Amino acid sequence: MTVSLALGYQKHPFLKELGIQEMNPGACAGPDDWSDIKARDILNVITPIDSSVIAKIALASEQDYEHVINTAQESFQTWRMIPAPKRGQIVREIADEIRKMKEPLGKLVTLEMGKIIPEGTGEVQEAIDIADFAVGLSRQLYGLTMQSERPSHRMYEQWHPLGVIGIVTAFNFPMAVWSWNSMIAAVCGDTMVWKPSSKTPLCAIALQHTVNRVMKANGLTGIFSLVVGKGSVVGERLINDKRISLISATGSTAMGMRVAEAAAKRLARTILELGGNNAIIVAEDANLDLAVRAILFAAVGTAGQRCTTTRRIIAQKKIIEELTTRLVKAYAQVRIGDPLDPNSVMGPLVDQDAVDTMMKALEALPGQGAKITAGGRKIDRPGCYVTPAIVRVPGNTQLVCEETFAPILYIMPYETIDDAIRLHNEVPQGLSSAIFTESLKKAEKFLSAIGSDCGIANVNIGTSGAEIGGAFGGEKETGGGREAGSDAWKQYMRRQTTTINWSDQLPLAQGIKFGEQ
Ligand code: UN1
Repeated sequence: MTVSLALGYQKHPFLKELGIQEMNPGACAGPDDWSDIKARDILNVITPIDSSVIAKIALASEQDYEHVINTAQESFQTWRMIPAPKRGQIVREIADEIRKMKEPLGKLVTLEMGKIIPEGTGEVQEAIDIADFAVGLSRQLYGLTMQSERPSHRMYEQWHPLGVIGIVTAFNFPMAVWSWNSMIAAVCGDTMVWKPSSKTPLCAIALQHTVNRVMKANGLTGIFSLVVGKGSVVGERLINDKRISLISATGSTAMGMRVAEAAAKRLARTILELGGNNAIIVAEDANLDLAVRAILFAAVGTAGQRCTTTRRIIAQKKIIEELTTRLVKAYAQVRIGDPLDPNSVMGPLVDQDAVDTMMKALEALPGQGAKITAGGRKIDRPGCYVTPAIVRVPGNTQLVCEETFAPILYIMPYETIDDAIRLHNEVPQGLSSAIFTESLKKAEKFLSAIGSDCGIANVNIGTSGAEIGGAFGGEKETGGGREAGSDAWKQYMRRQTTTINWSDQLPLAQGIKFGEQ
């Protein structure tokens, strides 16, 4: 199964460097095992930069899927018995290989989904960072020991590999989120099957090639697999497949609910990283210079297409006018254009559908007491370009409560910090949050049990751009999952509680005497 590479090949020579050749597989199970092309559905890969077709991908069939899962299962039998620090060495080599390819990989992210180059390479850096983190982790993966109530007994817990893991990723972080999951799961001893977004298959193919070089050099196959295919063919199979122990899925809340339902039916594990509706509270005592810069990056960065994008500003009445004026001014200076051009600060949205969704949301606003204060227009040029919008709203109207995956920033007023926290928590999602204040009391209240209800809560930092060292994810309709750092690794392993009796007696727990005089 292959892609026949179209127009982009001559125009973007780095594609060749990444192994995206004229004939490329759409699914694979190992280094020399890319499926061959024969009568398969074809997917056009379109760059949002100018809406041209840059490649054609032959999509995976049901048979390809079966082949990949079987190989992943077989490979698990050997991979799980390789000592974790040795698995870590291989992940270290993968990190080195990605490091070498950082620039072309970053450019490919830009080409395929439209984020600017510094963000594209930043994303590759995030993939490298988590791999480095996983290498250290491979010498840890600690369990606890407990005090047994029985004499001469030892009790402890140990962590074992889980099995084959399904990783479903979204277009907006087409490399980093795969890396969060697969680098950690790899040191944990699992094997991985990746279903990337159909909007970013080239990013997945390029990363798979990068990993394959390392695996081939180590004589390994089937640890990391890729299946590029339709949701109806591959996605549905993956979430319903009894052979998959854990599904880690990133995307919309609607998609996550489908995954959760299918996984629950077979009692499989899930890690869900779904919609956000992230807000920043700006208090009257905030450092506004800092706040404006942070809001600009968090709301306009990645053209408003991060899960962590700031979608709401909850500003104290005394400073809301000044803050809005400064933001409108800052927005006017955002250079929108070809994301491959180093002068651009904002690239296009991912596709025409995303542009239409944004326009529809803005058209629906009047009548909800909203006023578009800046931007919110399509730009008349090839590609999917818009101007980011600022919208004044009275509170959390129905539209504000929905996540529109586009650069629309709602600004609403508040009176007291308790009002602000109530407004903050009123939406169904709970991913990331922030407060800008110089007041210790306000900051601490925001971080307390009666404060932000999100998985991430920041002070004097925007909502996006989290480091990999922390656990990443959120509550409520965000799905409850945690990925990346801290102890997120535990979800990729199974815990075993073990008790060893090294005495000649058989004392029972809870002091039970059974059949004794
Ligand atoms: C996502 O949008 O799905 O915190 C991930 C951030 C990035 C990851 C975002 N480190 O914005």
